[in-house]
Amino acid sequence: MVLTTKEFREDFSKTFEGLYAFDLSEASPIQYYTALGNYLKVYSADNWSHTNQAYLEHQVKQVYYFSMEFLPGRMLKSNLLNLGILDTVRDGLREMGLDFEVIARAEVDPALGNGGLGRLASCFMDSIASLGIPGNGNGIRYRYGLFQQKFVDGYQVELPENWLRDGNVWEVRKENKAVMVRFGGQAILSEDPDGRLKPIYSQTQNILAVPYDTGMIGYQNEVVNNLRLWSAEIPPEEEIHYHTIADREKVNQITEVLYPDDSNYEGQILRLRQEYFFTSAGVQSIVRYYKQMVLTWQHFPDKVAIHINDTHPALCIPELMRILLDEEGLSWEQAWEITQKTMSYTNHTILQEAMEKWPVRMVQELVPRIYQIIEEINQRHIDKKLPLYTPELTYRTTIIADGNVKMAHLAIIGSHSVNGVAKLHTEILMHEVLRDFYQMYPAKFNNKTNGITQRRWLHLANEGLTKLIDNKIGTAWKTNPSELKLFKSFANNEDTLAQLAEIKLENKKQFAAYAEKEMGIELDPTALFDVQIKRLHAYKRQLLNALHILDRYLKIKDDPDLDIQPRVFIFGAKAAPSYVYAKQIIKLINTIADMVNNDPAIGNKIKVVFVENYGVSLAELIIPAAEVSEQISLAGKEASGTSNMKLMLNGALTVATLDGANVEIRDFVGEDNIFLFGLNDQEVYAFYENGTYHSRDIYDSNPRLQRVLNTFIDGTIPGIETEGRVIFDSLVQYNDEYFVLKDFESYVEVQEKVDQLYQDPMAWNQKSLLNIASSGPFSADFTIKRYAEEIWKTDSQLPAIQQYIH
Ligand code: CR1
Repeated sequence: MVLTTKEFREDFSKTFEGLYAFDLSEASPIQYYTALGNYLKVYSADNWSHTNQAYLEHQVKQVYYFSMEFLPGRMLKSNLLNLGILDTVRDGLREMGLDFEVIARAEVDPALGNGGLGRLASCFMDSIASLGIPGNGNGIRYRYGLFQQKFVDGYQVELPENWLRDGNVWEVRKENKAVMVRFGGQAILSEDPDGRLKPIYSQTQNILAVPYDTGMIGYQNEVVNNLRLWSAEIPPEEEIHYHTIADREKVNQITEVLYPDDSNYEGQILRLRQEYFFTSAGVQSIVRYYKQMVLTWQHFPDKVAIHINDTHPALCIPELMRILLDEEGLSWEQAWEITQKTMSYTNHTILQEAMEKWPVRMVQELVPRIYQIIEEINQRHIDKKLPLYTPELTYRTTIIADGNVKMAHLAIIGSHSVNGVAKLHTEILMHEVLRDFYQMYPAKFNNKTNGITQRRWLHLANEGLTKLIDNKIGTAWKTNPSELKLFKSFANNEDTLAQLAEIKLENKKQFAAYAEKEMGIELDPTALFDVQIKRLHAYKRQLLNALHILDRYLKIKDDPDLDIQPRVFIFGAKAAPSYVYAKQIIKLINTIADMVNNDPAIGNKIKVVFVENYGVSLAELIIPAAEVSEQISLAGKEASGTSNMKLMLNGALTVATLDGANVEIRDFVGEDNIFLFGLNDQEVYAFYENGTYHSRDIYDSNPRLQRVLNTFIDGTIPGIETEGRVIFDSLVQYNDEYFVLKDFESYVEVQEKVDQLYQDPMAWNQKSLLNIASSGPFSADFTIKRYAEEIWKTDSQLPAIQQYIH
């Protein structure tokens, strides 16, 4: 059944008329887009219901990926690609005189996540469906996504992101699948007729959780999985109890906003409410589904895997316990065995401030029954471990300590698997951060290095490169990314290298056009494009990048005739609204940009572009244009990183510390094809232990660096009196927490090597090609295969699903 452009045009026109009842030629891009989305929903509906049917009929094991965040990006193009009709639809629209790109850009990019963690969840959804693994996403349908970032006078300003303004074509509201989530009140345990303790609830607040489902379409394999996002509503029968708008608002608030911090603990009861809301709703709906299968409870872990993406959904553990104990009448031992076998947990950060802790009082008040269960889990853990370990060790691992509930401890104790997201990160978890737990449960710990979907990040984002690769090695890499390595055999082929350069130049021109149109900055597309795109955080060290820019700036000011490789420094980053220091760094970089970009003595030798409102869509524009990938976090701090993988896949060369997945990038591409610098994690730990780092000494003894740092406070950079002073002091006075000064020298050195290599285009392009060809192992398809085989024990169901297709 191949769709022809003629069929498409007819069906699309019908859909359009059905929706709008006016002439198609008068519509706006958003109307075309909406009609296309509706058309696709119908087009893929059979696959969606067949997939469901196959899973239910065969009673297959399914995984539920619980995540507080998803960052799917625009879905029109990726759905078309995965349905195998991208070219047909594009051609069909062209025949109708419509511009596909304009229509595609009318879609809002749903920002239901902060950064890497949320984007990873969406890459995983794509791979799970593309591999035919029965998998479901479970999260929150935030009314407002991550704030929209604007720069006003160089400062970050946050505007609400009303992403649902024009509706959302992809979702299906399923009020028939709604469940009730109970908050507050009291839970008094009393004996039931069988002598079991059961809670009697009083004065609880009951909130209706209504699911909105979105099809997750697999790559040309007829699979459509489900992403279920929950929305909070007042139960109709309780409307009468809500007397004021303020009362009603409190309910809506639960799913109103995404917390705009990804690595900072935010002590807000509302966040805990959100966490319980979506975990309870999700677990309840899983149990309801399971009960259709008429199996005993012991089989639950054979049919259900629940994955806890960072600690935010860790309440899945006591919630499943609650249901099994209170509602299904299982014994504690039975319920605990089932729960542990069902749950698995991924840790995404070692930053202490990001480790979630909730005051006991808060948990008690908000979810009293859940607190009782957590207490018992904790007590049983202590009772079991005390005879085996020293009291010190045992008490370091408790869930409840110092008046707080530690979510990571709950997640570890309640799961059968705990994984980090890159080799180094997992090592650090086992031997540093979670070493007590590693002693207790060595078998739980495992590594799953992150991955990215090559479909969005190469196939869709970089069509030029995709064509080149197709021409050289065929198309099998799209479903078997390890084939990308075949591209290596073209590393000495001058023709291929020239084509590669041509494609890169074209992508750079596209970004340059954006910078000119949106920001009024004129870029020379033949300059070297150097990219750092990620959340703004001190440990990621955007500051180090800024110091390097200033160092160059001063050099050119000293000698305006200096023969230096022109560079464009591209930044994209949002800072958490409450993270003052990060926002000061944004102001600093924006001010440097203004100064440098408008200095005639600098000309094209340096340009600095800090894009506003960085997100998935901008990443799709920037990454294909990148030549240098800045992965310069302090070693030991970045759990994995994923922009590093996307940039490599698109032929950028990495400037890196040995941190997160950079270590594995080095292993795959080889030391000769990456620019390493700086301290390694062991050296950083040694400094911590010995207390021998004194940034002031470096400042005093390095005149070059001193001069750069002084620009923050001596008026060289205009208009940053406050920010300049704060940042200067943090680096010089307060001992530079992230060793920026320590790594400066080796960073600028390696950047000189970058310049040198760039003078030899063939050598550069060769390394670029080798990076592309070595990036296959970072496909999320591989990552997901490992999760499915080693943690979830879920099998691909492609044959069962495809038997429905005639
Ligand atoms: C990490 O900082 C990692 C992503 C996805 C982030 C980043 O290094 O690539 O997770 N962690 O695993 C995070 O957001 C709350 O923690």
